[in-house]
Order: sequence, then structure tokens, then C-alpha cells
Amino acid sequence: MTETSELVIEEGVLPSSDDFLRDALAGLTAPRKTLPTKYLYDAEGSRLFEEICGLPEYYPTRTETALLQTIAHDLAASISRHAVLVEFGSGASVKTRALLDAAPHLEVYVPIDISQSALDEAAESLRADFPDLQVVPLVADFTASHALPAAADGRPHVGFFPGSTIGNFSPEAAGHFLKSALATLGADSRFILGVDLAKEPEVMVPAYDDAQGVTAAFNLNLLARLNRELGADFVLDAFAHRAVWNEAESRMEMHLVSRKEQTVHLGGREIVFTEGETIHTENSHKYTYEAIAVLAAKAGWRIEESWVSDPFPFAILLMSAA
Ligand code: AVJ
Repeated sequence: MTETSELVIEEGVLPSSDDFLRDALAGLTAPRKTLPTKYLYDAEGSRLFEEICGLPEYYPTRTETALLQTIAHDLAASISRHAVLVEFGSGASVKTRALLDAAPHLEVYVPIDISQSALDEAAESLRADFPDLQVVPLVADFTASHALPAAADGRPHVGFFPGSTIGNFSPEAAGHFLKSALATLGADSRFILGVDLAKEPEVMVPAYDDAQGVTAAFNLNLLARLNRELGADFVLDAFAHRAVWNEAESRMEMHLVSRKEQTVHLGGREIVFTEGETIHTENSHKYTYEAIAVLAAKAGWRIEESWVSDPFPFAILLMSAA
């Protein structure tokens, strides 16, 4: 690890274009074409995602934010004095502010994210608004377990994973993540998890296929990235965004559908598409309350308290290491 006083960068964490090419080729030459979801979030993708969060159809962000604000004082009351808040995949740390406002006894904040620029910006703005808070960003892949920075030593640890980002994992990978978060946080820790719950497809589908086409642009940006960064020759107009509810797997899926038979070049390879063939780019699993509770319990977390919003069910769980 390379360590400075205010920023910790995990070795080998910064993604290279070699990784991107290798991952993209593996996905695009598979019998059912896929591209890894994490590549949706370059600077442009992150900007588009922020825009999605403000769309009328995209209920999760505003639902969770409202619930967090409502329960912030209850959450704060169960957070010990001098605690460290550790956020997984913190991005711009927007939702964190509701907790920080309600829990001034939080003294250290460790945002973990793969994007150093997002961490730098978030840290600067939080330090300005919370001058007594020690902000110690960790540039790392939040899905793996990590040694926390020295500033967290000897303090109670509270994990924070809002945004239903856990829905991007398969249930199996979500279980692994919850276990590795427990390994990072330690035996006396607590964990605050935000999870979107399954609801009517009439509500979920438009959330992933909005009228303004922002989600379509977000999805298509993946192909634009392949062109920009790896010299591929995707014609963006020749692919359409599609959002589908997969009832059997209880998940929203995003695909890019080839509008015609076509051949695309990437890294010296020819990739052939039939008309209607899709590239699967994202899963957003929607849990029942019971299903997420079972997953958490299997990973070693005990639910202390939970809140579910209405009319759009979204759950926030306060758990402790069992
Ligand atoms: C950031 C993973 C929570 O799945 O709802 C939004 C990403 N994709 N619109 C989600 C996303 C399309 C979002 N998460």
C-alpha cells in the first residue's frame, strides 16, 4: 500500500485499459454476450448516473433519501460515540450527509471507492462542511476485504452501503460481499444497508427505461467507451437500450439490443451480432424483505432494526455482527 496522511491507495487497484480490453473481449465472445457492469461508471457514466437519480421515474434514490432523513436520528442513536463510518462504494458521498448531520459523534469517515477523483471531490466538500470530521479516503475495490486505515484503530466501526448497490451483485456474490464487509469491519461492528425491494413491474421497468432516454444514454455509453478507449467501431445508433423485469431471477436487467445483423471490430477481433441479439450489461436484483434478511443472516449479520418505506418499498437495515 502507498500511504499518505489523508489518502490510502490500494496497490493494483487502478484499472488499466488492458483489463478493460480483456474483460470486454471475454464478455463479447461468450455465447450470451455480456459486458461487466462496473465499466458503466467512467466520468461520463457517473455524470449520467447522477442525472438518473433525479429522474421522475427513478424512484430508488429519492425513496431512500427520504427514508434516511426520517430515520437518521434513530440510526444515530444506535451509533456509538467516537465511531468510524466506513462507506462501501461511496461515490460523491451524497447520502452520507444525512447520517453525518444526525450523528455529530461520528469522528472518522472512511469512504472506499475505486474512483480517486470522486473520493478527492467528496473529501474536499465534506471537510469544508464537517470541519471536526476526520475524512480518510481509501482508493480500493470495495467488494474485497481491506485493512482499515490507522485512524479507525480502537474505535467502533459502522459500515454503510446505501443505494441498493448490493442489487448489482448476484445473490451469491451479495452474500460474499456481506461476509467480506464483516471481515473488514470486525466482530463488534454494525452495518447499515439500503436495499430496494421487489414491487410492481409497472413501477420498476420505467425506472430503468425513462422517457427522456437518460438511462439509454447511460447504457450506450459503455459502447462509446469501447470506441473511445479501445478503438472499437460500434455504431451507437445500431443498438437499442432495453430494460426487462426477469421475474424468475427477481431482477431488472439492462441490455443493448443489436438492431440488425452487424459486425464490430475490437482488439483485432470481429464480433458478429445477429438482429435482436443482446449484450447484457446490468442486473439490479430486487429482494423481498425475507430474502435479504436470510442472506444477511447467512453472512453473519443480525438485524437489529429495519425500516421499509411506503408506497415504494425500500428497506434500510441496521445490523450488528452476530
Ligand atoms: C447504482 C446499481 C443502484 O441498479 O438501480 C440505475 C444503477 N442502472 N439505472 C440501480 C442503475 C440503471 C443503480 N445502482
